[in-house]
Amino acid sequence: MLIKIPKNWELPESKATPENVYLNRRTVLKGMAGAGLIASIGSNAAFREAFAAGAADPSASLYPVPRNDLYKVSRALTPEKIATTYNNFYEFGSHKEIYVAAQALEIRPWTVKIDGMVEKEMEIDIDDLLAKMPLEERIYRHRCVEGWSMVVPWSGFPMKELVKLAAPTSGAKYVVMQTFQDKSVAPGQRQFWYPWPYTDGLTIEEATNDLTFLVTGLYGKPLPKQNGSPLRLAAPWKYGFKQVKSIVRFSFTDKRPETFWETLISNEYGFWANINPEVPHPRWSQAEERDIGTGEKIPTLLYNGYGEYVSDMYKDMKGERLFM
Ligand SMILES: Nc1nc2c(c(=O)[nH]1)N[C@H]1C(S)=C(S)[C@@H](COP(=O)(O)O)O[C@H]1N2
Ligand SMILES: [Mo]
Repeated sequence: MLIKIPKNWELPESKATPENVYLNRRTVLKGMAGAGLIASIGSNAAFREAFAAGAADPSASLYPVPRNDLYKVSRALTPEKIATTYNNFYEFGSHKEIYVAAQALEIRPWTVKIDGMVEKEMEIDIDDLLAKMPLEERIYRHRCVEGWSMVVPWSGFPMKELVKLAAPTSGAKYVVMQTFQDKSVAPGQRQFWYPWPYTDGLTIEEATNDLTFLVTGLYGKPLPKQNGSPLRLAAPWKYGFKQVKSIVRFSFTDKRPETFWETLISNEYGFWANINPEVPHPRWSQAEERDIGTGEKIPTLLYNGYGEYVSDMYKDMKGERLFM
């Protein structure tokens, strides 16, 4: 197959160039193999199909969970249908319409491994974990490094509860989160030039910050597969690529991890990835963002508006690339 624009993998921003959008659309259309499917993309039929699986989720009876009103956003909520059909999940393709393909992911049984610098390594079944954790709903902003954003009600639990359960040893400084790996369900993982499995990490201080949330639900229901079921991160002061989806492993370590995106393109995507409108991406400005619900362009805020919670963690870090 002739690939006219080989740098597709360098562009998590599918809107970075019109050519790239064109390439992605063409690839999607080819993969669809028939006008029937093409016509149904974004239609109610495809949407219902994508959600039939969600209805069967064994955790469905846990939702909705009580809302924690400490975490509110003045912008309007993004419509559910948009937040669940416009996604980034490279395991299922490097375009936004992965929500049908993602239904191939089997989310039960699902085991989460906790290992590395912890008192006792463990494996825990997702439903046992859900039963142990204090579930609540929080409305958070989400800002992708590509320049789009949304506001959604996540359900989940504070990550510090998981850190408590893990009991890291005193030398542990970072926690690395890893996505599932299975080429038979995730066609993107057959693309060998990506450093699979997807990983990213936080310092222990970041992981135990009040804002840091492990997400298990969305809009008062179990988390859809395309949004990273059954467990994904929401650290809303950092760009979207830090928000690891479909996590199978938390590893505690004393070494700063090399993450998926840093390994691919280290001069564009770093470890910290804190949101800052004044620090442009090497190929585009970060001053504004497009709300995927309203289509409006709005100014991006330092730390995505969460500075009061997080800026202290960075005040003595000189010489770090905190904002990419
Ligand atoms: N495993 C995995 N996690 C991932 C990604 C991915 O490609 N694979 N994309 C990230 C990016 S770039 C963004 S913006 C968010 C998108 O989350 P959403 O689809 O729920 O909006 O997921 C993040 N988590
Ligand atoms: Mo992103």
